[in-house]
Amino acid sequence: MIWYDEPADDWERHALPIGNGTLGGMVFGRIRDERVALNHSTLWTGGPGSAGGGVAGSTGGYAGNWREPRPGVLDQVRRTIAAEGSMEPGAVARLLGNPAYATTGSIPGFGAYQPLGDLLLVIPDAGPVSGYRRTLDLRQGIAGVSYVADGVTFTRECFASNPAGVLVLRLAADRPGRISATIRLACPYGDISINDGKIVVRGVLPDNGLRVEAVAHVSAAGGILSEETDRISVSDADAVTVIVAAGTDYALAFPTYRGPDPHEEVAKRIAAAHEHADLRAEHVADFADRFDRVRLDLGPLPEAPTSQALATYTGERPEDRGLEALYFQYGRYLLISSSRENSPLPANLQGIWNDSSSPPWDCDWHANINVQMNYWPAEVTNLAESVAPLLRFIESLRAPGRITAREMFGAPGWVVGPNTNAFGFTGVHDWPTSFWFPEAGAWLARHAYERYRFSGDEAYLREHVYPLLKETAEFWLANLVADARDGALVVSPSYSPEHGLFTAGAAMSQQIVAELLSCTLAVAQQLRADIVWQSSLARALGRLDRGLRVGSWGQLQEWKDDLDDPDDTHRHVSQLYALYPGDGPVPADAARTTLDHRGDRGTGWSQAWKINFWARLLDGDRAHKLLSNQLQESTLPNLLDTHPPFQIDGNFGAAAGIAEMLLQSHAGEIHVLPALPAAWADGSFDGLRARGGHTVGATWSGGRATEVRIRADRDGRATVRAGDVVVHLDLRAGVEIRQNVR
Ligand code: FUC
Repeated sequence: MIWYDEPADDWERHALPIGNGTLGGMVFGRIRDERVALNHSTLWTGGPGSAGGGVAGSTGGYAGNWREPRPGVLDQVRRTIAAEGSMEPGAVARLLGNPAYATTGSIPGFGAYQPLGDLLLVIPDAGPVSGYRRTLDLRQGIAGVSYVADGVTFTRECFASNPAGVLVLRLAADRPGRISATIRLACPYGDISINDGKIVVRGVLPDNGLRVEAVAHVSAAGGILSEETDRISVSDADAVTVIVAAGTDYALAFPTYRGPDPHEEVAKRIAAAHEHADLRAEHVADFADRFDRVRLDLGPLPEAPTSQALATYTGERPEDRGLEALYFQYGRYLLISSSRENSPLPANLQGIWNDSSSPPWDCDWHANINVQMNYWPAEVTNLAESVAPLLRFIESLRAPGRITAREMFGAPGWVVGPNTNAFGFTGVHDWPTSFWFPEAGAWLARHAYERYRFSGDEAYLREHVYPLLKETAEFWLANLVADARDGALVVSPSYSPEHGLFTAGAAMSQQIVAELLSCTLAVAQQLRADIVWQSSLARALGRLDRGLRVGSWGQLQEWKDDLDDPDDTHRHVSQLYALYPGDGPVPADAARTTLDHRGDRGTGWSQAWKINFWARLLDGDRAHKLLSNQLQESTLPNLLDTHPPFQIDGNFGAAAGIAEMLLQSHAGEIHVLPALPAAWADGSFDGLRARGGHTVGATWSGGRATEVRIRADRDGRATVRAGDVVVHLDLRAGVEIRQNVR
C-alpha cells in the first residue's frame, strides 16, 4: 500500500495511476472536485488519415514513414567515415535525416499519444474533514480515499478491471443517504449525449479521423438520479457507482491501423458490468493473482505517508528498507497496470498515462533504451504475459520495417530506428543527436529470445523467435562493412545513442550485432535450420568486431578509437550493453572504471540502468547506492520516476535492477543473492523467475543465504550458486525443493 494524508494537487507528482493494460486513470482523490484523468492506450494522433499522413487504408504509407529512398547517400556517409574517421551528427543528419522534420519540427503524421479526457465529480461540502487518507493498494490494484465529515465516514474506490474492460469508481458512506455528486465525462473528441444513466461521447480525432467512444454509466443505490444535458447528478444516495468504458477503432494492423468501430465493444462492456461487488471481486482476483507471484521482504513497510517516507529517505536508515521493497513492487504494479496479455500496444514512455495533447517526446516508444527498459522486469519478476504486447508490436514493425530496409539501406530484412509510433514508423527524423539507431530492431528482437529462455517453449522458439532473429540478422549481415583500419566487420555509420560522433564500429553497435548473430546461430543450430546459411553467420561472427576494447585510462571504450573523455558523465552508458541487458562476458575492471567516471547520477532511467550494471558486476553496495540516488533524486511523491519529466522506464529499470541484485540466471546457472548489499542484511523473497523455467525464492540472514527454494516448470537439472556454495539439483516439474545453505 502506498498512501498519503492529502489529496493530489498535480497530475504528474501526486495523482495515483490505475490501469487495466489499456484503459488507465490517474486518481486525484480530491474531496469536493474529484478528478480521474483518463487514458486509452490506442488514442494516437498521426498515421493514416492525418495531415501529410496519406489516406487511411491506402498502402502508400505516409510522409516521413517508411518510404525514404536514399540512393547512394548511405555509401557516401560510409566512405566519408572510412576516410576521415568520423562525421559530425549534424552533417550526417543533413544527408540521412528526414528533411520534413527540419521544416516542421516534427514528422508529418508521426502523431502523439493523447489523453482521453476526465471523469469529473463535484461533491457537495459536508463540512470540515478529518482523517483524510488516500491509498493505492498495489496488491489489489485499487486507489482509495477515505475521510470523515459531519460524523460520516466517506469512502471512494477506483480500479480498472482487465477482465471486465472497464474502470470503476464507487462512492460510499457509513450512513445511508449521504452520497451526492454531479458527474461529468469531459472528453474533447465528440458531442456528449445522456441517456439511461449513461454519459456518452462519440466522435473522431480531428487529426486522423480515429473514432473514439467513451461511456460513463452512473448508477445509485437509493437517492435520486437526474440527467441534465451534459451531466448526471445524484442526491442523497447510499452509494454511487460510475463505470467507464472506452475504445477507438485503432488496430495494430499495417498499413491501415484501423479495426472495427468501437461502439459495439464499448456498449457490450457497459451492458455486462453490473454488480459492483462482482466487478470488484473479479478485478481483485485477477490483479492479485499476478501481483502475489512475487514476495519481497526487506523489513517493515514505512508507516508514514509515502511522500514523507520518500522525503526522509536516505538509503542508510534501517527503516528505508520498506520503501525500497515498496518501490520494487510498485514497478511490478505499474507493469501489470500498463501492459497485459490483451493490451493492444506496449507500455510507452509514460506507460499508458498522459494528460497532455503534446506530451514529452510524443509519449512514444523510444527504442534506443527506453521501451526495452520498460520490459526488463517482466520475465524475472514473474509477469511474463506482460511482454505479449511488446512482442506483437515488434512483429507489427516488420512489414513497414522491410520497406525502410529496402529503400533506405538497400538491404533485406527489417529495421526500426530510435523512435516509433502506433503506426509502424520505421523511418527517421533528422534531429542530429537522436535520429539514427538502426540497431533498435536487433535490441528488440532479444526480448523474443528472452521469452524463450525463460519459458523453454520450443514451439514459440521455432514459430516466432527464429523467424524474427533470422530476418533481423539478414538485415545486419547486409549492413556490415570491412573496417579500413583492420578488416574486421563493423557497423557503419554507427552512432552510440545520443552521444559523440558518427564513426564505424561503436561499441554498442558491435555488441548488439554480435549478440544477435550469435543467438541466431545458436537457435539455428538447435533447430537444425538453414544449414548453409549457418555458415555465413559463423563466418560473419568470426570476422566481427565485438566492441569490447579497454582504453588508455582503463575504461571500456565507447568507440573503436579511444575517444572517451574521463570527465564525461553522459546518461547513456551504451558501451556497457554487453554487461546489461546483454550477457557478457565483459572486461569487468574496465566496466567498473567506465561507471566510476560516468558517476552515480543521471536521469531516472540512467540511474536505473546503473543499478543493473552494478548488480551484474556483483557489487550490491554500489547497486544499492544507485537505487538510493534514484529514490532521492529521480522519484516523485507518487513514486513515479522522473527524467524529469515523468518517464516510466526508470520505475521499470529499477524494479529489474532490484531483481538482478537478488537473482541472476544469464550465465547458465541460478545465482541466488549475487549482489546483496550490506544494507539488506536480512530478508527473503519468493517467486522470481530464472531462465530455464525456474521459480526461485531465498531467505537470508546476516548477509548470507540460509535457504533457497526452487520449483521447476519441467523435469531437469539445475546448478544453483549462493555465495561459495554451488549445488547441482535434480528437479521434478512442479515440485518445490528447499535447500539449506550453510
Ligand atoms: C532517450 C534519452 C532521453 C529521453 C528520451 C525519451 O532518447 O536519451 O534522455 O529519455 O529517450
